[in-house]
Amino acid sequence: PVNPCCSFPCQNRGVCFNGKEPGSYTCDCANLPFYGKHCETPYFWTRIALWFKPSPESVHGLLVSENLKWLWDIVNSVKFLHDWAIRRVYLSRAEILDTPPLYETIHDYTTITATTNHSVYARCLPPVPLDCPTPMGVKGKKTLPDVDLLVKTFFVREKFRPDPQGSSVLMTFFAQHFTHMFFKTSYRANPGATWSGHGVDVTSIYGSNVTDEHLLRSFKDGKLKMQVLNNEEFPMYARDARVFMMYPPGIPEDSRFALGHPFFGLLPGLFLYQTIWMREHNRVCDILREEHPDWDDERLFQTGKLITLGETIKIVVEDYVQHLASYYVNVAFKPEVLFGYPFQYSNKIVVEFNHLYHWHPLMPDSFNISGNIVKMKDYMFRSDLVVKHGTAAMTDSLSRQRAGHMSHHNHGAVTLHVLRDTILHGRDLRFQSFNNYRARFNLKPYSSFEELTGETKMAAELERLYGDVDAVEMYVGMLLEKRRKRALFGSTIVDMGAPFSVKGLLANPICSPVYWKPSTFGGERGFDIVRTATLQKLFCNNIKGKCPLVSFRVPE
Ligand code: MNH
Repeated sequence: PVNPCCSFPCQNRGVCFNGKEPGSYTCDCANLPFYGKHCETPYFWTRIALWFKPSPESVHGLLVSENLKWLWDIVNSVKFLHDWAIRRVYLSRAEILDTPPLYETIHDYTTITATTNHSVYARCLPPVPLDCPTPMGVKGKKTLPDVDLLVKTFFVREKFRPDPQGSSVLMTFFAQHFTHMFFKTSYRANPGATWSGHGVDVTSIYGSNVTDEHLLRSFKDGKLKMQVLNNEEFPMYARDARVFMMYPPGIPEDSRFALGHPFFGLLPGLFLYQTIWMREHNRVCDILREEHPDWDDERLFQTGKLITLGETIKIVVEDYVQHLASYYVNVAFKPEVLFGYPFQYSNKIVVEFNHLYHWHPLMPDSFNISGNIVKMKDYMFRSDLVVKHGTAAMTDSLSRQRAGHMSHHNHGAVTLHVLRDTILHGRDLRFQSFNNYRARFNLKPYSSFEELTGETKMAAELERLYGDVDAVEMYVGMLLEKRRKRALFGSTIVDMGAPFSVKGLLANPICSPVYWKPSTFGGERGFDIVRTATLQKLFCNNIKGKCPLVSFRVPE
């Protein structure tokens, strides 16, 4: 008989468990607010709560409704209301995830490795069992569509389509620089292996290990080692600070810098963030030294790092997440609202989160630097462009240029191979279907291809290739899914991404009641730097002369 777990019978996070007799199974509903053969029946109070609980779609509608702006203005300005709203956002997002994680990328079932082995990603749903009739369990065809056919049919960019939310490319490089501190796949091993530190650890600035960190430090006054080029401070050349970097052969010395991540030489936008954050660290060290003339280099360095870490989270929540969500409620960074509530300060990076963060359609085909058009292929590995044009002009230009729409038919030529790999890695990892992931995140699975794409042409192609809407692959579904009105993403990317994002940010050790206090950050002045950090200040405090436009949204 067919393995009954292949049809994923257990609902509401119940665990499918094979019985002694072939073909038998149970759903383990222990400790869930549901019971029944398939964990389908809510207990009485759960039923009442569910009855009042609005769907993710309606919650989103309320948060972005122009007609309710007056209400959100009140919530934003009344402290206890705002704290309540923010706490609800944090808790409701985080409780969707398993903490500690149940699954990892080696085994098909719960292991302790999921929590303890840091060189594998956790995973949110277990893989499709190996003995199932189809790659998605029981639904769909015996084989998945040819990957090159998928790329050609749905993803190759014909004409650049900009993000309707108006995101700037300054935003996309922030996303890439920030997330690469924890999305670190050991591709040579396998797509489930990682060298991540599993959280926001600012290794993107300071290097991934102590050896590299030492090479980036000056060992004086806590500061990082920098050099002056073209009247501005920049990271050291790779030949002068021999951290592990990956440059293709033939890149000239004046474009080869020593950075926090081996790939950050790839794009000038990443080099810009690296430069600005290093300057910020050194600026913070000067302030700390004023407050503590007796502190040695090590203490200044370590405390400076805690401050830039705090600033990172503050800016991610209040500038970056606020921009992406475009909610009328102020998405604020207030770790203290969770004190005394059930919330665990531990985090593990989940492989599905990594996949959903493959936002390559955001990349344009060329860049405008103060009126000069530079094609993508002439932009890659050209850190020297930032030195030449200066950080001010670079920041200003990136703030004015629009990012691409994260959607179908919008992958530029240089990222098509990444897309292809992402789809293949998802198959290697035996990801469950797009619809199963929707169900896992309390979203209604799509009942037809038309409902999924919101149109008919791609829907028909998809149907021909997959046969069943329940057999569409996770990443493919996320990109082809219809977009909400004027939105960068569809509902699955948002409602799946937000829990991982909120959890990863708020479960950071510095957000816990034992860390979140002035002494951790070198006193009130350091704590204030964290609590008042903004994207604008990050750039303007570290660029000489007139402050450029610094914005995640392009001007009208
Ligand atoms: Mn990108 C991984 C190229 C922009 C997010 N990206 C990779 C890989 C390559 C790559 C190559 C490795 C994949 C593989 O070997 O299978 N990325 C690019 C290029 C550009 C780019 C050429 C721009 C041009 N990437 C971006 C942007 C984001 C992004 C913008 C937005 C957040 N990329 C990712 C993520 C990974 C990745 C996430 C996975 C990293 C990892 O797990 O190690």
